[in-house]
Amino acid sequence: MTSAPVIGVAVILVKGDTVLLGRRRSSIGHNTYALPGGHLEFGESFEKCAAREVKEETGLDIKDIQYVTVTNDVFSEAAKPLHLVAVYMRATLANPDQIPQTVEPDKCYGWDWYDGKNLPRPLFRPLETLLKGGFSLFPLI
Ligand code: IPR
Ligand code: MG
Repeated sequence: MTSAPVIGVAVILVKGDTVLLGRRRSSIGHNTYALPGGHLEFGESFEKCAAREVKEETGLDIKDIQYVTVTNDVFSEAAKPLHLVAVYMRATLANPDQIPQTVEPDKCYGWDWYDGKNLPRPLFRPLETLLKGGFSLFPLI
């Protein structure tokens, strides 16, 4: 039995030449490096979802949140197959001195800033799809 596609919002949070990524603990994409983000809630705007998910997962406050693009992936091999439409939002830190916290240690091993020219691998599938599609995180326009 299949379930309906779900919508996630992923946040491209850039600081200088680095981007914020965390290694996933969740079963979907376990051990892969992903942007902060999560499921869109009923009635929520993409901007509100981006700010909420980043706060819930990293404790960071963000600003200048703007829509970027979208990816479409199916995790058909998963025990519970998932069709994920990921909406990408770019943002900046509300205060550049903030340090990301691992607020949800059951979902993420930890957050860090990674050099955009030397991203850690493996990447979470939707992020891999984004980059394979020719999207460049740097410079982010
Ligand atoms: P939650 O809502 O648990 O953060 O979900 P997720 O991190 O598995 O959602 C993935 C959505 C992508 C686009 C970050
Ligand atoms: Mg998440």
